[in-house]
Amino acid sequence: MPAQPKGFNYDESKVPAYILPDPLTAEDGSPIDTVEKWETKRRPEILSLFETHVYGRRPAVPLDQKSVVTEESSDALGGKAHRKQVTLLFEGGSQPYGLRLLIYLPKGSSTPAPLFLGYNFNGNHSIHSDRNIHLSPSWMRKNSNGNREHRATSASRGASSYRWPVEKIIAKGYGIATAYYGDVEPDHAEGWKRGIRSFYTKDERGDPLEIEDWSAISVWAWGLSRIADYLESDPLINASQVALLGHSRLGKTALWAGANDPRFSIVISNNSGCGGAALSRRAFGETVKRINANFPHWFCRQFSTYDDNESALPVDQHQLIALMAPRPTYIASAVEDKWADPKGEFLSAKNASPVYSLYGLQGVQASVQPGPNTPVGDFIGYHIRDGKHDVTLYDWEQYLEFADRHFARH
Ligand code: GTR
Repeated sequence: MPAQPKGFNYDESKVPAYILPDPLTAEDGSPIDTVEKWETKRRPEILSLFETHVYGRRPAVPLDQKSVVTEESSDALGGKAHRKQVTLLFEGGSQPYGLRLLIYLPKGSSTPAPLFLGYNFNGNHSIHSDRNIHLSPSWMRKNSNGNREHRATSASRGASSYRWPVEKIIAKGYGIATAYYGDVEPDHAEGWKRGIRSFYTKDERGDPLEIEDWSAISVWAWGLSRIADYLESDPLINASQVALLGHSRLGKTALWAGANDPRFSIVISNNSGCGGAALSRRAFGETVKRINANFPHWFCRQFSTYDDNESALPVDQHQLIALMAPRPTYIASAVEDKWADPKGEFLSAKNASPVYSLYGLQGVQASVQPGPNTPVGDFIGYHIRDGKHDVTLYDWEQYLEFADRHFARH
């Protein structure tokens, strides 16, 4: 797909006039001026609006979740890391279902490691050339990067390693955990038939849950919470310092996971765009209509009623970011990633900031979008870097710095 598909608006002067829904005015019109009112009234309202209109609901927690360590070595990456491969088995459905987790932890630390967690696009073996990583047996979306007939081959080992500076992360004292999002549900319109969505017919409240009541993004986000369950059980990991990161569609997923699960103590959205950090009402680059047409499985059925009708949405994406408060969150854009609407991503971060102010914290103070490679913000970080839609070393350097600051590791 070209970076800027034709037939969409990339002209700032053609952005429609819009009014954003106010995170600090309740649905009944009353002002939200205390943390207590935010947490007990407005936050649950906004979360429920996103659930109903955008991402859909979530299923009951599985009846039984087991973790099986399938491989472990305390002499990984030339002796610098401890590697663990763990399969999470969910037994609440008609048959056990496995999600494979790869973890590297810094060696020689006397305390449990803080950790970055992120889904990968091409299987765990794609993030590093370490040949001990199990080759994913799962269905792969693309037949590129060493995948053939939608399966990984050994040629795909390390294919995405430039996006995962594992050694640098370890050297800074962080662990890294990753899983292939397609283990939870294959990323195509019929993927639910082979994924977790086919197993669970009830939501968290025990009410019936149809396939269209939730969505691929919602089930991927749910999978991240199940990984958080595991991280809490592993004594080598500091589960109170987990920074969740996602790129693009997985950035949308990370934000929705962070909104639902406070155990993600930092949430990072890298180039997440439409349905992620970008304001839907701007209809700049990718639009609600286009994303629903191209990816009908990503959002719940109700979201498509806002095709060409964004102003009728009862929420916009700044309110999703506000759901992270008071946890630190980071929104990143790229100059050439116009499809994802970098300015709309910045404005979301900016317009989420009043909720952080309720807590006495600063979100993004800058009133205009900063220039390239100039990070801004305190509890909401933001940067736009040079280059295209991707995860680069520059992005990681900012996330490591942000985590150091908020986890008080300076
Ligand atoms: C694009 C989609 C974007 C973004 C991206 C990705 O095709 O239009 O919303 O999610 O895919 O995830 O790589």
